[in-house]
Parts: sequence; C-alpha cells; structure tokens
Amino acid sequence: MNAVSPPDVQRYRTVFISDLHLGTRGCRSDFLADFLRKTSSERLFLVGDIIDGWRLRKSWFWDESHDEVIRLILAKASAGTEVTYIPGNHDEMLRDWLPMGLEIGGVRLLRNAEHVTADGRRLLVMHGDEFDSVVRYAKFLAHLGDWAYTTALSLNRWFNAIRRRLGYPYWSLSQWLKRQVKEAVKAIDRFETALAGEAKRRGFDGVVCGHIHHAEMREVGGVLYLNDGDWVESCTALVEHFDGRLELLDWVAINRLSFFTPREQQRRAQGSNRVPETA
Ligand SMILES: [Mn+2]
Repeated sequence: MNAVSPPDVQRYRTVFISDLHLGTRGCRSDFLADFLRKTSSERLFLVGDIIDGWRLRKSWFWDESHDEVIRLILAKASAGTEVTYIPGNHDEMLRDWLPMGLEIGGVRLLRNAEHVTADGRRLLVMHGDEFDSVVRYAKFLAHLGDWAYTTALSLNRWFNAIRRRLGYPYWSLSQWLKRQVKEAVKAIDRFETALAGEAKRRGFDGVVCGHIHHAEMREVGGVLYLNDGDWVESCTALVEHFDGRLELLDWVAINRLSFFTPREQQRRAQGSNRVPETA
C-alpha cells in the first residue's frame, strides 16, 4: 500500500501500539519517532492512551518529538496506511465523539475494532480499561527492579529505627512489598484472563489490548492474548508479518538504546545514520 519506502524501512502487514501517553514527560517520544520512521505497515492500530488528557492534565508536556510522532502518524495515514484510533481511558474525551463515526486526517475513530490476520485469525482490538475492576493493584510494583527494592529496604531500616524510638513495633517493608508484588502479578493474570474470556465469549480467536503496560503474547483459555505494551516503561509494539505471524518488538532491546541516555545526546547520536522520512 505504501508506494515508496526507503530500503531500510521494515515493512509489516499490521502494527499495533498503545499507551504512548503523549503530553507527558514519561512518553519516550524520541524512541517512538525512531520506530515510526523505521517501520511501515498497511494497517496501524493505535490501541488507546495515545494522547494523555489534553484538556484535563495540569502538567502538560509537549516538545518537538511529540509533534514529530503526530506528524509521522498523519503522514502514514496520508501515504495509504489504514490508521485506526481506539481511545483509552487517558484519552477518553475522544470516546464522546465515537457516535459521530469520525475520521480525522485519514484516521478513523472506533471504540473496538476487529482485525483479521493474513492467516485468517479474527482478533478483537480494545484498549482494556473496561476490565479495570480486576486490576486494582499498583502496577509499578510488578516491575519493581532490584535497585528500587534494595533502596526501599535500606530506607526501611531508618524508618523502623524512628518507629522504635517512638515506641511503635517493627513493620516489615520487605514483607509488604513481596505481598504487593505477588498481588500485582495476580492482578495482571486476572486482566489477561478477563480479556481473553471476553474475546472467547464474542467468538474471536484472540484479543489485542494495552492499558496495563505489560507486553505479552500467550494463549489464555484457548484464545490468543496479545498485549502490545507501552512507550513509557518499555518501548514495545505488536506487529503482524505478511504471512500472519505475530511478533512482539522490544524497540529498546533491538536497537540497544539506553533509557538513561539524555534525549538530546541520543538525537545527535542518531543524526548520522538517520533514515529518510517515509512520506
Ligand atoms: Mn489505559
């Protein structure tokens, strides 16, 4: 569909991305723009939480790389990519516009979508916050790294030294954290089961979603559970190859990008091997 693509652009039948959270500092819009520049697809699904509360947020953050992301998506739409935008809970104001059957700049807005893979599998595409009642635990705890854990535990020693002085009994942070992590893992499991169950109930072969910032591709209760992840905590996308094969891409791992490199430095480093724009 995309008539001309530079040779180093990787082509896919379908690309699914979600939870970009544009408009927040957390969004890795630099890596995302890089991904959009170096890939092209016949279909692009934006599976919710794309623009984060553009009317409601107090700390709105927008720089040129956020602009670049929007520009690249619209350029894809005008170059023939079929772009579908499924609003999530952070861009839910767009849900009010759904009944109008809107199409803006070649991007169609839908509450849910159906995607049929090249090998004939029917996938239900939805953001996933509809099942929030099953995920009540702090998701960051599921990703809590070793460093944070160790730091928290040493802070806890000070905390308990103070408690002891004030005559309070010892309170174990490590026990509490372990319990929370276990609960968070269980919550993710409940989310996956709920979404897979919904897909099965509606007669689909699988579900594509986002929302919990946890990329995953596995079979749950006889249907395919596909979570495309996010562009805040990880930089992941779900892609469909031309034969229908599905794959999760970890853009940071593939490109050996560092989360700790300052954005400016990163951009300058990429300047030398920059790929021409797709459209
Ligand atoms: Mn969400």
